[in-house]
Amino acid sequence: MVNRRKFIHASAFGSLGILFSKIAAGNQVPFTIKGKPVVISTWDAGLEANKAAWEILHKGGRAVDAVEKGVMVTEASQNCCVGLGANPDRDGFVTLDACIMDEFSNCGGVAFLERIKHPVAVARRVMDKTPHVMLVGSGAQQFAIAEGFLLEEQKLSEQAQAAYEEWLKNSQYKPPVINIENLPVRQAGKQGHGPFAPHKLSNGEWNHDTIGMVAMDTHGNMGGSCTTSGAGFKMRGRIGDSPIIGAGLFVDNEVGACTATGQGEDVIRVAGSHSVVELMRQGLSPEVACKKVIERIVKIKKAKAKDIQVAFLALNKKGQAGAFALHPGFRYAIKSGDKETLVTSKSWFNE
Ligand code: SD4
Repeated sequence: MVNRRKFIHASAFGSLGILFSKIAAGNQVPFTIKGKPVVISTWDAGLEANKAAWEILHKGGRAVDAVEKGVMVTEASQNCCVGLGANPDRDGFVTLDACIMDEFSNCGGVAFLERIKHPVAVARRVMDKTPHVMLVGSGAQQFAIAEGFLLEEQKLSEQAQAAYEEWLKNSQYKPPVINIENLPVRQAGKQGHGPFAPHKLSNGEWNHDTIGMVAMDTHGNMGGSCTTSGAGFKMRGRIGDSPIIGAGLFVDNEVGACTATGQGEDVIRVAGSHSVVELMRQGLSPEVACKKVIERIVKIKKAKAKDIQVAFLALNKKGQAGAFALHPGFRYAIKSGDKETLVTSKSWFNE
């Protein structure tokens, strides 16, 4: 996580060696992305996660190994939206969703998983060691324990505890609304209390959201991962897009990879990440492909699109990265060569 003042914004993306636009503290400084290996991931926490992925990528390791290790950094941190310290469901239980996919279209996912620190690592075992793609709930937990994962005690982060207590004051038991008020709230430097409410930490940094990560290794092979606690104060048993291959994540080694963040119900509705990859297959750039799927969501949701946030982040086989969000506020982290930066996505609405 980084202090907002240190954020580096960019809006133009390109192929290996193409010019990026970097705006730091009001200055626009051009720089070049060096190409593969490259790793990109959602939100501010992606900066730290990318470093762990890079440890594998720069030594010539596989993208799938890099994206697993990368997002484990976020899972291990105490935060609002990923890992065991995250926002609980309405009944006070943290339930985790994650998935992973490699260059051979092998994939694995876990959903509604409780008391396991690294759901993405369990998803990897589902991929590597079972004939299945997805395990959920107690079955996923049973499998994790059989694989040697420890059954941890749930320990909400300070922020998650505060957010849950705030939510309990009204505890409205209705379908989750992912309120984009959170984004202006964050921009205005205030605490939020919605399902994805960001919280300012004591050191002045902002807490973060779901992490989705996609990478291309030195061999040009791709991999992706996604992990989350889902919507805060969700109904018990609710599963979002993040553990679902084709929704929260999709990798096609011939074309590229995409991951999603935001209101999972609306990502699932358009088979979001798969749709982005299919549009890249037709020749669209990552940013345009992401925008087209956002446009599809806008058409479906009509006026309600104002009330939700969804963002897609994609990488194509040429090493071009791009993103597009419904609302302003989505950022992603990119690392390639000696460059490491946080990028602000373009958005459909520009309020
Ligand atoms: C979900 N897509 O469970 C996830 C949440 C998310 O940033 O991405 N938060 O719907």
